[in-house]
Amino acid sequence: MSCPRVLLVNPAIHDFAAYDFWLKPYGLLSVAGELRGQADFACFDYLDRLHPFLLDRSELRPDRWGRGRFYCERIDPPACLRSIPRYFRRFGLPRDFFRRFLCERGPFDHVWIESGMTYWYLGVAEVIEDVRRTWPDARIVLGGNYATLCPDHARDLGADVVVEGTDLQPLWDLLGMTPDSEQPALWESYSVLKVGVLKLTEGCPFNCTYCSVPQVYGSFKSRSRQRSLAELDLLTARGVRDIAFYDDALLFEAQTVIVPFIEELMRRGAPLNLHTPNALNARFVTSEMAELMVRAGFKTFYLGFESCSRRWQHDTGGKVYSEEFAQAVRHLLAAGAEPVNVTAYQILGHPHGDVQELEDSMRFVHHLGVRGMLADFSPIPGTVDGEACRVWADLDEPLLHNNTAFPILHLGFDEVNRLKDLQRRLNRNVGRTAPI
Ligand code: B12
Repeated sequence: MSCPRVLLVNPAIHDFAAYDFWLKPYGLLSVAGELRGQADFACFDYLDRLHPFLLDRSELRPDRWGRGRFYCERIDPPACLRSIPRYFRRFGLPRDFFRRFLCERGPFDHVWIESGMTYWYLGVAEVIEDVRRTWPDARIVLGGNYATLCPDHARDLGADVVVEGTDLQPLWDLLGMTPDSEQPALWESYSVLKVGVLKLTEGCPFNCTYCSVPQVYGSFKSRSRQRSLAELDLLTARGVRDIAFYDDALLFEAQTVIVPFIEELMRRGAPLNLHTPNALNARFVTSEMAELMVRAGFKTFYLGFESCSRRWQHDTGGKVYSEEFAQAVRHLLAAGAEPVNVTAYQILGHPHGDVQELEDSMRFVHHLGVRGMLADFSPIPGTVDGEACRVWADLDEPLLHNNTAFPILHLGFDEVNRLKDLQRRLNRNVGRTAPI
């Protein structure tokens, strides 16, 4: 049997805002990695900021840790988002590039499409339409977050197979192949790569009422350390300097998961900048952990604080309390983390959040001498807090899960702007004054 030709596609993003916060189609690359050597892969990543077309654009240059703006064009918003007074854009390479790529590099037997946020499905629809028009016989497989959280909606977009959740058996059945789950993600899909992703664990031991992770992954599990180390080696061999962890509970069961991994990483001695954009649980940032992380090369620390209200903390699952958060910040700063690189996420627009409490949280974080970042709430259907939002938005339309739109629908445009301004002002002097 000849090797099937498989095209991997990471779609463009249609949204009010998008920023390359170490965004990689990690699910798609991981699945492809499991068939390394068994299929002939090609990849088109609409969000690849190192594409030759973008190289001369100074506004897209990365910051010191590899983050940066995406190329974008203004477009009309879809009807259901027209009331949101912000510009709507298409982030990613122009669509013509993909159409040309399809013609020049095809035909393909299979096209696998990544899906990110549920409210990004318009980019997926665009890809399906272009593939169908150019190579109608290609089998289209859709997987990822949107396919997992909104499978019925996703099935209507016209893919042949929608892979829901983490069970990939329908895909292996379609291909008649046996995967090798010890293989790292297919990072060689990129000719130039500066930023990579690792994930040491799956799932989360907490049950936060706003999060879908417990339903999707079941109980917390560690992934194979050998696989993660092979992935680390692959990334460093390809010249990657910045690596973001996509784990939901990176520090849980630390002695058997992250500590041995970090020890191996340090033994290799590669000069890496490590990042935690998906947030750490401050409860597990002990002084030893903070020191180890700083020594190993962790540069940016995002902590999920969400709110300083004890009532809110308790009612949403009790993942972290204010005194634990404050302690974690002190440990990180004492270990040598830079205050501007320690950031607390706080939820804006949560259905049971109180604006005064949010302001108190922002000031609480500020007084600890680190940055705050408002994490605009996205209501996820099937979660307790998402379901409570049906009074403000029709969640059967995934575009209304949009995290820019929802806080505005819930709190109003002026209130959202006021809170964002306050956050900006508070962040302005972080790192210049001594923490209290
Ligand atoms: C990493 C991450 C981020 C990264 C960016 C990731 C990215 N590339 O877009 C950052 C930190 C920037 C981020 C930001 C946000 N995120 Co986020 N994030 C995640 C996280 C942890 C992983 C997403 C991911 O890359 N999954 C892919 C890989 C890593 O997952 P996997 O399990 O290995 O994949 C399996 C299957 O899905 C399948 N698969 C995956 N892809 C494919 C493709 C194909 C073809 C096939 C066949 C199979 C397949 O194969 C794997 C088999 O095991 C998820 C939670 C989670 N654990 O999924 C939340 C999650 C997606 N985020 C969420 C939220 C709420 C947000 C924010 C809104 C938070 C906030 N308020 O600021 C922002 C929004 C950013 C924006 N611009 O709009 C929600 C979803 C919201 C939604 N409506 O879709 C999630 C589900 C977490 C939650 N709270 O429930 N996020």
